[in-house]
Amino acid sequence: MSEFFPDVPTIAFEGPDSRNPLAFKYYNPEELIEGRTMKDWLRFSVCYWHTFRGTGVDPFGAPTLNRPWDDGTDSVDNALRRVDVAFEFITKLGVPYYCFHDRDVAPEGATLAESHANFDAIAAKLKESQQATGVKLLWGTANLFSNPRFMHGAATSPNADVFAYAAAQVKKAIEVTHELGGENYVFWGGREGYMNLYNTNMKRELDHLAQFMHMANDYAKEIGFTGQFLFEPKPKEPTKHQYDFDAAACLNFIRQYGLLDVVKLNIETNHATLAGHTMMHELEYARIQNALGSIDANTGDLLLGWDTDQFPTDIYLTTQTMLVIMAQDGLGAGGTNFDAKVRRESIDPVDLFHAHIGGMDAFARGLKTAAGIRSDQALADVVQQRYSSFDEGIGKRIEQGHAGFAELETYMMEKGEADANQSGRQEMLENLINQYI
Ligand code: XLS
Ligand code: NI
Ligand code: NI
Repeated sequence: MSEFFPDVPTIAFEGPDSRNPLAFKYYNPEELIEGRTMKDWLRFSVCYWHTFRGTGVDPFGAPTLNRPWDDGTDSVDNALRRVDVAFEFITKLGVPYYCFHDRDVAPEGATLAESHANFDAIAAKLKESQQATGVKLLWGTANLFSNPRFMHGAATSPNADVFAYAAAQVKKAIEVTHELGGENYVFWGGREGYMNLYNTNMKRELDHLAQFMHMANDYAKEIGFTGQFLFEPKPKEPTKHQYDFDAAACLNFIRQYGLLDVVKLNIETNHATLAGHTMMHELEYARIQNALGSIDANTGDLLLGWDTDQFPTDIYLTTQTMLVIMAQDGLGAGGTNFDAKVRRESIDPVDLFHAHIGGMDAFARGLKTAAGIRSDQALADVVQQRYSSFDEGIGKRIEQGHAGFAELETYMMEKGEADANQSGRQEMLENLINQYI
């Protein structure tokens, strides 16, 4: 299996002293962290769209990336060859999972029937390749945003036929995800949002989106697909406002429409920052509501205002991410999907390896750093102490729901003034994190 990346060996763990750029310095899949292997904590996934369909095209310029295996056509043959490329890449990298949109793996046909047939043909090869390599499908999804029919949205389009088309496409994508043993199914609202409220009935659009997700859930049950449904927040781009703005907006939607038992969130770093949040904020907000399902690991450029989808290399970011994930004992059926692309100047196939190796090592370091902080209870003790006034006395009565306004007034009248505040110790804690890093 060395057809497409002949100069790249299987990537091995060589440790932090290695100077081999094609080796892991920190990601050691079988190393145990809190009794679980790194591989199981991180559950890495390679995304098909950026990695095997990215061309380097941007709004200002043509494709730049050298992909010698790609003949530039949207044929089934080309798509079949790409499957071999993908599985050679994923296997050499030692990543256990991959993810795709229907249209990443198979070309869209002239009719829906033709698109379904193309998808089936590629899915058969994906299945064989999964069986031959042991690589598994983390999640499938449908591309409901590239084709011009989706210009006004898919499930939120004002055109009922477009809603129906999207439903047909998602039905098929769930079937294929099921057939390939996919562990999750993702909804990212490509164009589910609006450009302008003058022409938008927001209530009807949101109602339709909820109906769509209920239909997806009904159908999944019908065919016995038990994978986790995931909703992926993103505030803007391509629309001015996406309905799945951030974790809070998604959870409000999910709760409002009775989808809490059905859907969790797939949190992406660059989407968090576009919403004006940190990744840690989004993760924590989802976690405390039992809705953190999976992550799209990437990073944005804080000086650019769009979804640059860069590979994550910042150890603070990965440490914060892993602190939250470890606080909920892992991602369950979810994983760490590199929804990230190499820069259009990184033109060689080998750059795909450098990018993923860097991301995997950054996450391995984040995992180890977070485990260190946890084992010393470094943050936990401080947080515990900070709220200790609620562990007894009046605080305990408040938390237990025993005290009301009248009792609290009497209490404060007698006491006269609140107890003195304690320092937040932010700088000390920032120093402490640096010590573990
Ligand atoms: C785009 C999204 C997309 C989803 C899958 O910004 O991140 O790639 O992850 O549709
Ligand atoms: Ni994503
Ligand atoms: Ni993104």
